[in-house]
Amino acid sequence: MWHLARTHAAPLALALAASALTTTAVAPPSGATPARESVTGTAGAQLAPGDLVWQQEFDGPAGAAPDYSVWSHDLGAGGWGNAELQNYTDSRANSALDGAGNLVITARREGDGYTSARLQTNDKFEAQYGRIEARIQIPRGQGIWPAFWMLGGDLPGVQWPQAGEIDIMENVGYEPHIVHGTIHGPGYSGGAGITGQYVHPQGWSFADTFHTFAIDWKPDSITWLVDGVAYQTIDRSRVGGNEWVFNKPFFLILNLAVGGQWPGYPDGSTVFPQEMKVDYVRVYAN
Ligand SMILES: [Ca+2]
Repeated sequence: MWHLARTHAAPLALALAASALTTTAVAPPSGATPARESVTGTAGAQLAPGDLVWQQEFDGPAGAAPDYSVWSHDLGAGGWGNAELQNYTDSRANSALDGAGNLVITARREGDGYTSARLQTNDKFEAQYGRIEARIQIPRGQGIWPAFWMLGGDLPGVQWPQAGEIDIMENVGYEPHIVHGTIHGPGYSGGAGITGQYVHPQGWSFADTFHTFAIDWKPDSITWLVDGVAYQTIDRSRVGGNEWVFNKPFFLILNLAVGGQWPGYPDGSTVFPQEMKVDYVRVYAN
């Protein structure tokens, strides 16, 4: 069961790195993580964040690119370590503003394959601590796998999983009413990731409308929230004798995968295109 962190004394540190565009991160959100905690909505406390300290609101004309001073594309196919099917592109057919305040990542069936997009902020924006929140309407369908997550900013000099991974929100299409929050690190990666899940309070699909997905991140402790409701805290004690690798800057990732070991693969019921709509990504002090 989740519990609340007891300290509010955590400092907020933000690192804004200004180096060239890179597309080096390759560690995917690792699937097949058995759920160890499950909370159905309304169980948690409402936690109010502090001051807004960074934001991406995705305002702009329809068809525009995301702000490349903040975001970079990860490109290509090859399965991304999880036998995924999509080829990530930088085409506006796969990622663009919609003119209504959202960044839309679109997975398309093209010929025998699929295209989609993965955007990340490595070497452009990194956060350390705070509430990291996105408001997202996820896509739906068998084999569809949207994620909002983070990787350690010391990639690629330090390799995954030593660099650390914080999955703020993952959903696999065969569980439309469930989202997952997970950490991966040395000794607890892949199927051994430390994880929990949140069940929609009415049992509805998270794809039906927008929801907020967040972490409250402090030294030695991370709490996951959906729509402001805390459902899981993982603190340093949970990694046992392994190393806690989350007291350092991480960068952000938004992606929409098609197929993989965890979600399985599209079938005759899966409709394309599928859209992951991101209203905003915000960082608040906590
Ligand atoms: Ca917006």
